[in-house]
Amino acid sequence: MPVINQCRRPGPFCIPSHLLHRIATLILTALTVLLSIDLENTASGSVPNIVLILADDLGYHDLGCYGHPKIKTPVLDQLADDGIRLTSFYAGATVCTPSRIALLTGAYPVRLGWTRGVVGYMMKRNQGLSPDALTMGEIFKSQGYQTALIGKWHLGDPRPLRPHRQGFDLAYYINKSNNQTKELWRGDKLLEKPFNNRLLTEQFTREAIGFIKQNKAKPFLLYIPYTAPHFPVEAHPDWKGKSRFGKYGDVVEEMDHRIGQILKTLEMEKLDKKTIVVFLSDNGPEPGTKESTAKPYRGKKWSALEGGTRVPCIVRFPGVIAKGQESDKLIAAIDLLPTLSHACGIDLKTISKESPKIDGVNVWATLIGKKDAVHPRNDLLYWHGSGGFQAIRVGNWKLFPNRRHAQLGGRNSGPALFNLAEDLDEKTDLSAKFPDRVKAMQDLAKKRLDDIKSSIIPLGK
Ligand SMILES: [Ca+2]
Repeated sequence: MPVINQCRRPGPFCIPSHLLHRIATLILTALTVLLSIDLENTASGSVPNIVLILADDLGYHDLGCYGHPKIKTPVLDQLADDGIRLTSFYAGATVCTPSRIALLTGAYPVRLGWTRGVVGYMMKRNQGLSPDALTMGEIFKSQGYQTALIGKWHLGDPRPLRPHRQGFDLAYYINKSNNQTKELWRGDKLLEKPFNNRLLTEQFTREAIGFIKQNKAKPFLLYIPYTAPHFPVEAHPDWKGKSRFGKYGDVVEEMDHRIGQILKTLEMEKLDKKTIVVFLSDNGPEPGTKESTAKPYRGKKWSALEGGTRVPCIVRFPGVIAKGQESDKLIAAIDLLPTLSHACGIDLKTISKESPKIDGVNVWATLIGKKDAVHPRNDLLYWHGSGGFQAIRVGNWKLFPNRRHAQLGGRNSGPALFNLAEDLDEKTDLSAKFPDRVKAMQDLAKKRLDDIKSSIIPLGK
């Protein structure tokens, strides 16, 4: 009999064996409950579904819950009320193709051979994401998930680069932006040419709803990169003139409504509580579309200023992410692959073999508001859409090693340093006041860039 159950010398520190047994049972029960809650949220048995919705060129300011005074987005506002709204969230890049590379691989796009532009503009039509890269689709598919890409691909036209060969069981898509192509595809089958730009959001939504209904018994990853509100901005006939913010408002409001139809389907199929819904934009406002803005931030699509990549992001997972949360923690689109993998019990490191190396970090603890969790991201690199690396953020500080890129006017040499906590539009250069901080941030940027240069997979063809 173990000594611990014996009370050889009764005294103040002696606990009778029957009580010890009771305490041990209680502790074990508590541990089992805690463990099962964690497993329920993170591992197999009842793994969550993922619905990942990407808007195209939607600016930071363009939703009701991000402060827009006229565009009405009740569905996304409610999604934010039911989950967490992120205010320091950064898209993967400032333009479409690298942004999608980052989202699907968890890597800075430069690691996948990207240097500038998008497929068909500054990038050749026959280039795209290498088949050697491991996509979110491939990772989830390898774990028994049904996977779908419904919307805009923009990661390569050649057959080996198409979405159904990059991990998506179902691919219903246009292969470039809606201003660059008129073709709608299912796998390798051309469905429509020309498609009707006004109807794409409706068509993508119908397809997504069909996929959910068909796969309700299995875990699924449903990636919906809408073409809205990318130019040409043309409203669906039922939304034309409906918003108080012109065509742009009509298109965003239709997208909001369509997302509502997807959420309603989840609810009707009793999947809402076991589905993580993520909404984000792929980059900041298109410079040619003056309606879209990134207020209070400066800069638009292509730019390494905040407005280029700081975008709305909302995550909902009922019962796990508490309602009505908001976080200004630094989080980036490259973090979604490791984070969602973790939430679905997928051992990303083992599966990916770190090829390409994943720059994203798992921010699940931050999203679920885990007490005492240390937020794992403290720095982030910014890339211009055609000008390469231009800035680094560390904590609330942002450094442009070359102040020309900060578009301040005036002298054009030396660095520019901003405190984003106080200086939202990056106008007050503090580099002369904090030379040590400038040096430390330059060194860190160099270290990060050297690391990226050491492992690059060329673009696919
Ligand atoms: Ca875009």
